[in-house]
Amino acid sequence: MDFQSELDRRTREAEECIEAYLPLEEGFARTAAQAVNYSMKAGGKRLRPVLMAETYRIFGGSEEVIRPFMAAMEMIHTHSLIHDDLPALDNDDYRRGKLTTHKVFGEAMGVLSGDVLLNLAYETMLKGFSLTERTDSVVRAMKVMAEKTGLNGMLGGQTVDVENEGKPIDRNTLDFIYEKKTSALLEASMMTGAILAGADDREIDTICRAGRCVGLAFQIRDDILDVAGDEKSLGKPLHSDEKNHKVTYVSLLGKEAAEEKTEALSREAVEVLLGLHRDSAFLCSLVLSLSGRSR
Ligand code: GRG
Repeated sequence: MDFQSELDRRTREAEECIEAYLPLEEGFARTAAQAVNYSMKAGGKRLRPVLMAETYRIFGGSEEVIRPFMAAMEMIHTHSLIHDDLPALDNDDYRRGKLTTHKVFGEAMGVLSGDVLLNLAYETMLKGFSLTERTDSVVRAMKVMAEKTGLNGMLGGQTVDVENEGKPIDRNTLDFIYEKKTSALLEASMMTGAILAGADDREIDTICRAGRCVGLAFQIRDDILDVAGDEKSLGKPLHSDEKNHKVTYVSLLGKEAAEEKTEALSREAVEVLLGLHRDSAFLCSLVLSLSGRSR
């Protein structure tokens, strides 16, 4: 099977898994469940659960325990997108080719459905305890998911990002923001796969390093697509960074240097992964494909 068909197959598997953990739209609070399902089913790439499942596989994982973690990661990611689009943050009208959650359900429901998703992620991960005998690895994976999402991870990065809007930041500050707001969730996705499969500390460390490079490359590609992508494939308007007065790799180094940096980081991630001496062929192809992605 060629790479794209294989990726499509794994994306469909991730979709099915996510769907299984979504809330029922019933009862007095059903509007929040409807807003959650609207955003979760709006059609993201499902990159994080696909990376998680594949890292789990290369370390020999074969239990159902990975499934709630895949869904939980997509919930955390989607929560961050709903909140990032709110008027208090980026104030965006479109995401994943559809109106943003607050545009459809109102601002209060945008806040609440994001909160519901973040909480639901932990409710979902807890289901992992009944799906494996290695419960210590469930605890360890949940710890990584919590830390990489919080103040020392995604939310910390987003804080520094928001505080520096309109300010001339240097490369170190930008790297800090990208490592936290974007790489942290990619690191957590891959580390969780490795932890649940029983990888040792050295291997988990290696996966974290690979995830960091993948995340940085992914965010720099995001900067490039924001100035030179296609609105239809992206599913959102271009020039969001300019609108929000954000310094990016493109504004700091120029588009060509940003492209070179993305490719170099992707190659570095592949070298790190090859050092594991596992069957990482699909994972390496996926990482390399991201530096030329159009959505
Ligand atoms: C809690 C108020 C509050 C806000 C949180 C943390 C946060 C806001 C936002 C996260 C920051 C963020 C949006 C980082 C960008 C990461 C990124 C490039 C996301 C897009 O990921 P894709 O391309 O999206 O994988 P799809 O739609 O394909 O899932």
